[in-house]
Amino acid sequence: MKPNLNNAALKMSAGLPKQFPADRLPQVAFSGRSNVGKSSLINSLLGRKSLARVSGEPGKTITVNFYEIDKKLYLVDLPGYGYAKRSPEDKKRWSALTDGFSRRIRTSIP
Ligand SMILES: Nc1nc2c(ncn2[C@@H]2O[C@H](COP(=O)(O)OP(=O)(O)OP(=O)(O)O)[C@@H](O)[C@H]2O)c(=O)[nH]1
Ligand SMILES: [Mg+2]
Repeated sequence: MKPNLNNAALKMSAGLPKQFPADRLPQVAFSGRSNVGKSSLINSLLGRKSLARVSGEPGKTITVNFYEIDKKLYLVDLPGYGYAKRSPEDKKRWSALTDGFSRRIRTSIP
């Protein structure tokens, strides 16, 4: 099953865990410190300039973004960690979001 990397689209930009896609497609997630280039790497892998939004400032990605590749898998762009200049409310919201994603990984294993 070689996915056609030219057939990529943003399926869901989730601000809440309940918005994560419920289908069973495989997911490959990109996690890491803010501003290391996760979103840029996704664009580069897909040969696109600005499918995933990128910024010179850390904290650009604030939702969990599911890019569906050729109806075969998702590349998942996660908000980065370690960026301090945010309000406590924002931090709490992103923790809930990324914790929700990790919980989904743990509970989806058959
Ligand atoms: N020099 C260099 N800069 C890069 C590379 N990849 C990304 N960058 C730059 O790093 C900065 C951050 O890139 P992003 O892709 O937005 O980083 P991110 O990890 O998604 O950041 P968050 O969304 O905050 O978690 C941008 O200014 C990019 O242009 C690279 O391979 N080399
Ligand atoms: Mg990003």
